[in-house]
Amino acid sequence: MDSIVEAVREHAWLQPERIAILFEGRSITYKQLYADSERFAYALTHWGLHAGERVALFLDNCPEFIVAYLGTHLAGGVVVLVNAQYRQVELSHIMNDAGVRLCVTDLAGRAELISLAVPTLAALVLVGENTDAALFLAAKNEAIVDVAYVDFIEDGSVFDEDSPDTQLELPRADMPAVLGYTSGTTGRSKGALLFHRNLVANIQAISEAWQWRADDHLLLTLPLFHTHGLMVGTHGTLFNGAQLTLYRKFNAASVLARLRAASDISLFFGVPTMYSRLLVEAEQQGVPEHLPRLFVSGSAPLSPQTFHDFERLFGQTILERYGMTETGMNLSNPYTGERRPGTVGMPFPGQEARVVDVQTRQIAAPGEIGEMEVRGPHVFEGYWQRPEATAEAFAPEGWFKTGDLGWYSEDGYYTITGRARELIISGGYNVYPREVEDVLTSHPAVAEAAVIGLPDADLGEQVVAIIVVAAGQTVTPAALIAFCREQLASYKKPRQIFFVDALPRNAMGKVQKHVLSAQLQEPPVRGESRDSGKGE
Ligand code: MLC
Ligand code: AMP
Repeated sequence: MDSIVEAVREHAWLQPERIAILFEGRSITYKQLYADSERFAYALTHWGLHAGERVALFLDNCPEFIVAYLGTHLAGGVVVLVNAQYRQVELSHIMNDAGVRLCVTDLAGRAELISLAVPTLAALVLVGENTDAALFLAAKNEAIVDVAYVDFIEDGSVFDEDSPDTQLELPRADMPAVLGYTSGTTGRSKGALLFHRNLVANIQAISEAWQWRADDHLLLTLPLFHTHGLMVGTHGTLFNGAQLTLYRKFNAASVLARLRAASDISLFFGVPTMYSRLLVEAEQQGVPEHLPRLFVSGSAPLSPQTFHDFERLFGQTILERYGMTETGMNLSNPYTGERRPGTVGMPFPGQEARVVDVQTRQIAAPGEIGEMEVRGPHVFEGYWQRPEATAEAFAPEGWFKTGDLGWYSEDGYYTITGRARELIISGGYNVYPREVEDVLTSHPAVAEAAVIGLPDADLGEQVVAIIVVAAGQTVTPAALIAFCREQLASYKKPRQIFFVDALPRNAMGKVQKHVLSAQLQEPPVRGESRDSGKGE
């Protein structure tokens, strides 16, 4: 099997009437899913998409996302994943950096894209409001502004009929498949380029480790535009010919209600914030009688407290695993065997991990904290058009430097203790301080800004900004928060703003964020300035 879409084609042959996706009352069989993907691929090729060209998916969860994803692969294209919450700053960077030729989006997305200057972008494909009959509304245009809407399934005048003269070929394992933007230490994220073989190798390893079977049924409430929802949840389902109930978004009460309604869900994957919210909800509503066979947590650290509370209330141990965009999944607690709270387990089958000293790069002994490195067929090819960043990210012999700090025990369990790079993880979403600082300092009233993460009971970490106001200016926290929200995804906005006369700096002039973090977590500082700094 060379690609996920090849697996879908095989399931469409072997079990055509098997339901692949359930979404808001619609059910899509494997046969239909493949047929729709094929149709979309024909449309793309007919329109003029060439192998290796980039197609962005800027869309919330819906089956069309999956059809467009598979169809792009079948047409030989590379999918660019775009968080549906991204706004001008992020969109402009990703679309231009990836040289996106076509973007699949909805009306809200179109409104966001229309004012952007992206010379390569030649067409938008709009996912229709009423998707019962027509899967897509296609809009082709030269300059994006005057868009003519055409229902491509029913009318077909822009994205023409099946074009039987075009031969579709399944993607080869060594073809580029996905660009996932991540790790913007310089304020601008980089595209991690994954080949089909990386995706297949990872999902094979995951399937083996978690005993994913065709009769499994996953309840997926994670967004499809990130690794967790797409490359674990969706790939695993489609690779194994299993079932997916897809939600537009997570809501703890709806998840519990769904589990209570029927006993058919066998898998649930979430970020730690989802588990803590499920706990709160279940304390009030009670725990459903039938539970999935496996609950998996990842994307951010699951606290041992949540692990134990969940075990007490639900009678199940959450399986914690560790991954990232560049690699997919790296480490996992065992399916059978001890799931150890606070740890992320051991490497998946066919993969390797090690810890090296941050300074000397020597391999660390058990118990010593260092940088986590991983190696295996799942590791990405490199950063899109950034050979230097790619070279920096790899140690000799193919070891990928994760930028995460951790240690391993004598019996082989790995624990993540922190990050070597500046990164805030809020509710499973990554926030790079530099990106928020750049927006804040572009405000005329801001002279200097430092953005840090502080502990948060719900989100794990919350984004906080410390501001030096420019001479002669005044500004309120609410105004600065609104300013960030206009330009960046809303989850990146600071939840609190503190005003200071000067930022603490070391002898080299570098802002000492650990000092700020310590000060803000000290009880005396907390009281007044925190409350006054809230902008909502
Ligand atoms: C939403 N908001 C957040 C937020 N999510 N703020 C901070 N951090 C977050 N994670 C804000 C919104 O901007 C909005 O603000 C307000 O909260 C309500 O939005 P919402 O959409 O209703 O939020 P909610 O449903 O509560 O979302 C919480 C959540 C969501 C936990 C369900 O964040 C989520 O789905 N997280 C999962 C992210 C994920 O998939 N990560 C995997 C990355 S892959 P306002 O002001 O606009 O109202 C990866 C690799 C790996 O890391 O190992 O998996
Ligand atoms: P991303 O760059 O969005 O793919 O996010 C990947 C990062 O999420 C990793 O580098 C880790 O810092 C973090 N991460 C993922 N899973 C875990 C976990 N189980 N525990 C702690 N951190 C995690």
